[in-house]
Amino acid sequence: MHCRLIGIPLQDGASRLGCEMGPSALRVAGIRTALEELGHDVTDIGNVVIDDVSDMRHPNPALRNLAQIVAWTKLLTEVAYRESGNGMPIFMGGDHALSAGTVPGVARRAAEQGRPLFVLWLDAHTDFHSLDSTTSGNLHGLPVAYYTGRAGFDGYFPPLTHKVDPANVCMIGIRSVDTAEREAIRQTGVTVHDMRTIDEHGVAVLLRRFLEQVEAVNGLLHVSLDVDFLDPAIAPAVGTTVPGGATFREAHLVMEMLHDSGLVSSLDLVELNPFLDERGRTATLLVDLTASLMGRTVMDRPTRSF
Ligand code: EXY
Ligand code: MN
Ligand code: MN
Ligand code: MN
Repeated sequence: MHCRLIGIPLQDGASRLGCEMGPSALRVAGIRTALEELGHDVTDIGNVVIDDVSDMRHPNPALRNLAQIVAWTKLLTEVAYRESGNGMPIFMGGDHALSAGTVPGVARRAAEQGRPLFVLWLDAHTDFHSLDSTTSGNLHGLPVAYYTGRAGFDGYFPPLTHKVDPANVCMIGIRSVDTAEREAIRQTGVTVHDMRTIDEHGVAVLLRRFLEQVEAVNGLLHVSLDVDFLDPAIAPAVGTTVPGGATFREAHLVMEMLHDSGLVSSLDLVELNPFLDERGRTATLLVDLTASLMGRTVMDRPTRSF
């Protein structure tokens, strides 16, 4: 496979500084070599950055860096559309606000290929606030609401030409949902598997069900991996830690099954804050998880797990 590495040094959507160093940490941790060792051909296009932005006003006084995030969204929608035509894009964040651009960009590409886009959202959070409902004002808490077409973005964010059907979004790992998000997401068709559901059924059962749905309609699958999906004990380098996250093996199993499915067409690696890391262990774990997604196995397997 031809992988396209795209660095996105975006930190304006998070409350803590540091995610802008995420792409560098992933490079230092050896993401390129890990992919090449698996036989993939890799192009690192470097980092993309926005130009200066002018001010933008909104009635919600809590909003932080709205003009910057709008500019990133426009830029990344274009970059994601372009790069998804050149191979498999791996978007190296950067905070999760970047998905407000990457997902609509790859959705446009999927639509042109006549295939529905599905999104697997691996996160502690649902990221389903609108511009009006967020009280923290941190715009990394909004991307899913935007790309699924929730009301309240008009006049600020770019008009969505290719929204993702909420019924095509599956969230796994959820354990922190604000009240306003809970009400809103309940009214959509988004599938939300919280950590209790994983405890009760096991992650493989939940993921297999979703992958069968994608395969049944010849869909393309975008995976968005937020570091806080993982338990903070194994992945400390994130500003929004929530206890009780995915274990090392649960996370690798998800990636291994995704590889076996052959359905994944693009990937976000987000919320890595190297300033909070311990000797690079979180960056290294993200690289290892990416390797599992791209075909690294311990032993050859006679049959696929999905
Ligand atoms: N729901 C909280 C808020 O809106 O501030 C926390 C959002 C955290 C978002 C991180 C990226 O997943
Ligand atoms: Mn997130
Ligand atoms: Mn999160
Ligand atoms: Mn492969």
